[in-house]
Amino acid sequence: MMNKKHIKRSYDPASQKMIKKAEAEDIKIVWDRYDAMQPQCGFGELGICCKICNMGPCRIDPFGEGPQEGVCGATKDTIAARNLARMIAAGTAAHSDHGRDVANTLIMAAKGESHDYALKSTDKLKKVAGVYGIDTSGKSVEKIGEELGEKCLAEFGQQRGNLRFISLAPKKRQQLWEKIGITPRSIDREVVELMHRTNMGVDNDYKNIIKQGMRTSLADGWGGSMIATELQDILLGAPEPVRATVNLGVLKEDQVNIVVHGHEPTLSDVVREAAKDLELLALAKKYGANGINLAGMCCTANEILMRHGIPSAGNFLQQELAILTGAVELMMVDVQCIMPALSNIANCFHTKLVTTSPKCKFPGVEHIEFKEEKALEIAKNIIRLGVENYKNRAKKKIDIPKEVKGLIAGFTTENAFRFLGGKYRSTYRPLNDAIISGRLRGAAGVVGCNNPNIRQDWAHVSMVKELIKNDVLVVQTGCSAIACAKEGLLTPESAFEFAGPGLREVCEAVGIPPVLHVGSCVDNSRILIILSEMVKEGGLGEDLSDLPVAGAAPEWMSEKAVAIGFYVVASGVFTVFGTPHPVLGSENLTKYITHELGDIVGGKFAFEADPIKAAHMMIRHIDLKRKALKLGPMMHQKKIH
Ligand code: BF8
Repeated sequence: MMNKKHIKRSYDPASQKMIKKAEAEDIKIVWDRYDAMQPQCGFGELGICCKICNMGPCRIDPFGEGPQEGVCGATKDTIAARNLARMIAAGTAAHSDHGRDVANTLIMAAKGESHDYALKSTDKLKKVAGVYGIDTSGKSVEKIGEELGEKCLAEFGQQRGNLRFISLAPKKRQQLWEKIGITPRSIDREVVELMHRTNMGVDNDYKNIIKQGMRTSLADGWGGSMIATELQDILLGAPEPVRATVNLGVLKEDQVNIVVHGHEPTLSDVVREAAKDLELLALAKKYGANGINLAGMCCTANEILMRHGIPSAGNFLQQELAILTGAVELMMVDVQCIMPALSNIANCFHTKLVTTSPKCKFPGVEHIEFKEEKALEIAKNIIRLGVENYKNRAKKKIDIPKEVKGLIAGFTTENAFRFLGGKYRSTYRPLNDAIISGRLRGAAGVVGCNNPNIRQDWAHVSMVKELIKNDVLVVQTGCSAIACAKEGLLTPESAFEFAGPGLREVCEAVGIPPVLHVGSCVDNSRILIILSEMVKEGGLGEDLSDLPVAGAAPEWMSEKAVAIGFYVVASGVFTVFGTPHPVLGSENLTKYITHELGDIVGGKFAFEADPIKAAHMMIRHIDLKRKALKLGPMMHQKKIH
């Protein structure tokens, strides 16, 4: 019987081909390691293993027969809540440390200490300076940029006051956060306090732990991530809708292929410049290549995709597969979502792996440290390594899948305004009106990673198709956006094939895809602002929790996804995760985050692995919100398909 493993592992035909190749060549990849790990630790999965102190590790017997408390007396509720909270802290730390680096680069560029960057979006600069209360009159762009960078940087460690970006949330939401005591005060402080509280012998009350978890997550969404997004727009330019291509087929057989992988666009943006260097192009020609082809991977791909239309070679589970094509001369990585396995895979081919961040090194892998002061020079040096490696290609090992799809990326809070409002009316009115009139049912954010515990891309694609079929406008970020782009859903044409009649009318009238790509994972902060603008526009309630919207992360794997989920829920939005958080060992905690939080913050979690069922949970929630707002029936469909 034919081996169908590759089909079970991925929905994407390009990935299937490379999975098959790995099997044929006996190269172990992420799915093999996942299988080898079965059965996975049940205590870990349920969240009831504690290794916070050296009296442990302790684990609670989930069947109620063995120990029901740790050596210190911690219950399953305390243990599971502490573990979950630490995931939020780590996710927030990752996004926010990214934001901190961007703030530093902005300051350096403004002070002229980093000549390879300029402040590209003065509109965004003035807008954000306004939020931070900076008096811009008579000041140069650089002066404003420096002041803004310093103010943002100060928010990481500030000891008094609250984060400025929360002022963009609806008043009612701000008041609710204040009332329940989860207004984020500073970024680092919330992470530190959460680590302190979950240390041995501090906070025992699972509800109180989750409360600080929510506050920390808000410091991510309305703090660190929002700083990363907004300052990147200022520094690297605000995205505009741009056509591009996606999937492993973007790699070119006759060119030097350089893949940039990770998250921080300060490097990838400059690498894009370096790849155009005439001297390097001449060198490539000398080695017989027809050019230098730059492609992205994971969220740094999304950053250069939406700003410059640089193709994306794929999402999280394709990082090893790109190397398996045998056509990647060099993969440079910065931080986050980079599998330690890459160095072994690269050793099976001629691919050179280069690390660039002092925060992310691999044993035995070449490290070329990226420094903003010499950004372009360093980027050129890295690309030169790739070009020189072209001659080491083993022609017979090259196998690039043909799959490539077109997409439109680069929607933002600001340009969505323009698109929806038309040329002369910059407003969200038409979006709100489309929802009020029942042309659109509502909107959904479908975001997050891939995970070998679910068929790659399948959950993203199935969920999004089901949502748009039922007239729900979808916004996406991260690896989820890439999954749907590979299916062709991020094009205006897809509305004709997949969207319900109301959504199709809106897409036709405005010329947008039914699925809008709004960027990388830190850009989920754009979704928070879009929702706040919808509330401000009027007619859809007074708070984010009144809106007929929902969120989902159907194939999540990272701690960052947990932080995102919590700030979305704490902002008032119902959110479905594919596989559960590691909380099921505590019935109380599970009930708290999947039910009781709804009465406290207006948002709550659900866990549902079936993407169609999950889509219908979201649709039901959207319909309930429509009912509460006393909106009429859907214009074209009375019943859900
Ligand atoms: O940064 S790259 S795997 S964590 S979704 Fe998920 Fe993908 Fe990582 Fe979010 Ni973006």
